[in-house]
Amino acid sequence: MIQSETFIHEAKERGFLVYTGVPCSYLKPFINCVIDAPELTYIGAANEGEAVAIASGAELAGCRAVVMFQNSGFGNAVNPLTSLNMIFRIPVLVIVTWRGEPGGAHDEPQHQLMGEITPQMFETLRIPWEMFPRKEDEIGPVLERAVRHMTVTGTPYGLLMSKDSASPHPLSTPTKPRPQLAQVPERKVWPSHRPSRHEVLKVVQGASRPSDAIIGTTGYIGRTLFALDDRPNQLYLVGSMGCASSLGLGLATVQPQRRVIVIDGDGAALMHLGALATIGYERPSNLIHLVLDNEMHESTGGQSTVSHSIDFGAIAAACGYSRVLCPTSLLELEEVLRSGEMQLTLVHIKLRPGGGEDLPRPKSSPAQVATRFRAWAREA
Ligand SMILES: Cc1ncc(C[n+]2csc(CCOP(=O)(O)OP(=O)(O)O)c2C)c(N)n1
Repeated sequence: MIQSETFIHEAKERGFLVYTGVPCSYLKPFINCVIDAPELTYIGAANEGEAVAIASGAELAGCRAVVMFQNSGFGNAVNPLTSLNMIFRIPVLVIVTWRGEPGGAHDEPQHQLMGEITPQMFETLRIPWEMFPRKEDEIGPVLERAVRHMTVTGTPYGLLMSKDSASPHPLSTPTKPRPQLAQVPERKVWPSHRPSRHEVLKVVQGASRPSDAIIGTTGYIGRTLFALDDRPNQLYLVGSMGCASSLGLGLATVQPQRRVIVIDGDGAALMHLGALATIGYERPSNLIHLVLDNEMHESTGGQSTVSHSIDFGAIAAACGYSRVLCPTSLLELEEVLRSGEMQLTLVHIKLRPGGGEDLPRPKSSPAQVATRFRAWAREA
């Protein structure tokens, strides 16, 4: 059994300052110690995939990050691990607890199958792994191997944590109080016709500052950004649907002086609605979250989403976003982006579909796009 403080200290020496994840009873002492450590940032995620994306945003911004979760949540993390970290080459340290460990302590039936296949999960994902250290003198060498792999390959490294790996640590940090909720604007209709994705993104590119980071979700949104003007401050997510805002949260947390503009589709935002709750709780004042809502999955053929029957603004306000805006003209959107006001904002824009058919795809590979973005984010 190790002291969590020792691991955290050794990891901090190697640049790991951001931790995110979903708790597990095996992780309890470790996670509590992280939460109580004033020199570290801990972001509790609603979902394991979201945690992977938050850690990835932190890494792009220049800070090594750790993701922690129970192996039951491995499935939730597979999408960003495969379509974000592995192809964009974003290395994060993944600590997974081993519930249902064969030959280990008796465990509940729901952990049996996942317990048996957890090592294969890492292997199938091509993420090298080893056991989480159980002795203090193993911590340094384990972290050295992890850092070496992450640095050389640009991909994640796994640590599998057995029961009772870390000594107990009672939690003393309280949760943040419930914030004053934002006003939900009245839902107005665009006076003439709704704008196109192309028109809105042109305004975003024109009114944003060169120092703003722009994260575009998968599908036509990222491709339109690229087609309009390919810029180093833009990250086009070609996978990890629904993870753009979580990645933006990680980035905004590590670089609080930089404005981060996330551009989501309604389908993508709906896929990870829990992300809004995490963002609303964390309340980064430098994050602007645009939801371009055409009421459909246009990139895959125009199938309806359920966005016409929900209110994104009301959801964001209830989650704790400081400001919710529903502009009804491109000028209004431009003013929002040109103003220097810093508060966590959701901008909900109803779009008219169209204009996706002949969109080019980014010419560079995802790894090249990420390398360029990382270099820009760490220098600009
Ligand atoms: C996890 C996952 N499921 C499904 C897809 C396929 N897919 C790619 S883009 C897309 C639609 C995205 O819809 P939305 O976010 O509303 O954006 P739009 O296409 O309307 O611009 C879908 C379903 C995917 N890439 N990843």
